[in-house]
Amino acid sequence: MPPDPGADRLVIRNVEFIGGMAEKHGWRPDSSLPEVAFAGRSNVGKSSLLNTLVRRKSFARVSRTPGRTREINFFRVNNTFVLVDLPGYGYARISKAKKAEWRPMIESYLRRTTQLRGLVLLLDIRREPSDDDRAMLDFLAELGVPTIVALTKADKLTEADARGKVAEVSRMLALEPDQVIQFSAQSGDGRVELLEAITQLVEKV
Ligand SMILES: Nc1nc2c(ncn2[C@@H]2O[C@H](COP(=O)(O)OP(=O)(O)O)[C@@H](O)[C@H]2O)c(=O)[nH]1
Ligand SMILES: [Mg+2]
Repeated sequence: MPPDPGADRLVIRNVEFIGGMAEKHGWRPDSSLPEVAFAGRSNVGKSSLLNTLVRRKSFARVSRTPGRTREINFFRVNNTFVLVDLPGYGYARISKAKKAEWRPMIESYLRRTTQLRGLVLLLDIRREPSDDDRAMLDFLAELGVPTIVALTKADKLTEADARGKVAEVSRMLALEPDQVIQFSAQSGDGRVELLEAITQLVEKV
């Protein structure tokens, strides 16, 4: 088969860690590149999704460095856009005070950024969106941030049930069906669709 001339723009050639924002008014990169952020509750499969998307050992290493897991981490991709890895929220096993830390951090990032083109919100395909998920969606709507939902761990459902979930979630959250993408880090299902959606956000002027 001849190579698809449009597919090259979906190839991740280069990923560079630029730094982390550790507190709500803390450092953030001084960059004019468009940004695409990723958010979701802890354990939703964000690290797995990002590692599947990016396929870089260096990326995985940074994201699991102790101390970086509660930061907002910034990665320059292909010199084209900045991937913003927001801290997982709603972690039940840490204290209430620590638990609430993510909110002002994430809100501060979302209010300060001038480059954000869109956010990918991860939801577990088998679970109802939590109050934190809904609060995040409301906040994104208030700020007018284009939102894509990735339904993670899609391999846990049959193909028919997964498709049903995509329809249900897009109805429930009033999103267009193409804004809801089923994803599996285990099978790689949804990787190309998600890259396509991200590329469209980045390329949109
Ligand atoms: N079956 C399945 N399990 C997954 C998938 N993605 C993540 N997991 C599992 O879910 C748990 C949390 O994943 P992780 O990526 O660390 O979540 P994070 O806390 O959001 O970064 C781990 O046990 C993963 O192996 C997936 O696509 N399919
Ligand atoms: Mg993680």
